[in-house]
Amino acid sequence: MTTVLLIGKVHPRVRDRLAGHFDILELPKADAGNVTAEMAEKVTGTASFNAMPSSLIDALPNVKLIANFGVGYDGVDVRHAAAKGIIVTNTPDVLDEEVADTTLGLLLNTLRLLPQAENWLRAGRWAKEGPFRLSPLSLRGRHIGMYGMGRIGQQIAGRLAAFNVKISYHTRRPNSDVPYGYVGSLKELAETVDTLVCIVPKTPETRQTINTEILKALGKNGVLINVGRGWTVSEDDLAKALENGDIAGAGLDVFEDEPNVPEALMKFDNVSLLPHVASASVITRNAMADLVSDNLIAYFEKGAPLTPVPETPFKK
Ligand code: NAP
Ligand code: 8YV
Repeated sequence: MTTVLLIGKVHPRVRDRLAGHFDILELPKADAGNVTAEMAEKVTGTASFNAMPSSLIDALPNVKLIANFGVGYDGVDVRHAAAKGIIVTNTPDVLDEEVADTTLGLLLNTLRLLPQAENWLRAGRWAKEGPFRLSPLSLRGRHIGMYGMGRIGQQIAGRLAAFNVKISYHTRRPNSDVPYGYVGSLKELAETVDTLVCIVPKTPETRQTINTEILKALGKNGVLINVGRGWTVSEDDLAKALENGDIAGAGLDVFEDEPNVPEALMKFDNVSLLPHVASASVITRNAMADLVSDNLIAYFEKGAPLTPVPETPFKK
């Protein structure tokens, strides 16, 4: 029987679903040092939570499929997997709408100070002190620049269009399927718009691309929203831009060193911070868990995975 290794804190639905199909072994942390001789010999598939370093891949010499929980798979050494002929799968599509919904919520929270307004009410300040202050910022009249226009970016843009705002985007290549204006560089996008929404993957090319230069280009009325990866934003530069009033606000769901959030970002009232919850509803996490399981079942029982990543295309 095929043996699948569950690595880290795996969604309980994955464990339950796979138990009916495979022998299951568990590794509490993605640490090659804890791989047993039994795991090294028997494991041919893994289910993991965006953590699969080359050392762990090497410690499992018979592994054929790495099923990642999450559409982003930056924690999997995918080049190493590809070089060894191992397929990596992720969980695209099933979380697009949830992440897009959350992005709109984060954007509105940032602009309209809705969490602060609710805190005002809950603290009894409405009754004692009167109405909450007017928000200096609004979505009205904004021009949104999407940095990333993939599966999730398109869902975010579709929702924004319904809010009657202008939308432009930057990606490496223009996408002829979308009706928004393409801008050839991130700098030019930041100069053109007043609100930047980041939904690009963590890759060597996207490292700290949101920096002082881009934030200054976004301008004093500028708002930055990041739901992609913390890696894309220089948090030091962002804190400085907020301190200096170079931009007007920011909303972040993701951070460079999660779950640690820089103290420097905590003090700003014009910053909305979420603990990486964009896909974190029961319904969407269940769908992601099912896709992890379905990839393993499809590969080992039917011969082909459902959603291999582009770096490890499946060839029969
Ligand atoms: P996707 O469909 O692959 O889209 C990625 C987009 O980024 C594409 O438009 C791509 O266009 C663009 N892009 C990639 N590299 C770029 C670069 N160097 N410069 C400019 N644009 C670049 O991915 P997705 O499913 O939308 O997911 C995007 C990312 O969101 C994931 O990788 C993950 O890190 C993050 N995410 C976060 C959460 C959360 O909970 N906060 C949830 C889900 C996903 P080109 O290829 O044309 O450049
Ligand atoms: C998850 C995400 O929280 O899918 C992604 O890339 O960032 C989120 O949906 C995370 O991946 C769980 O590992």
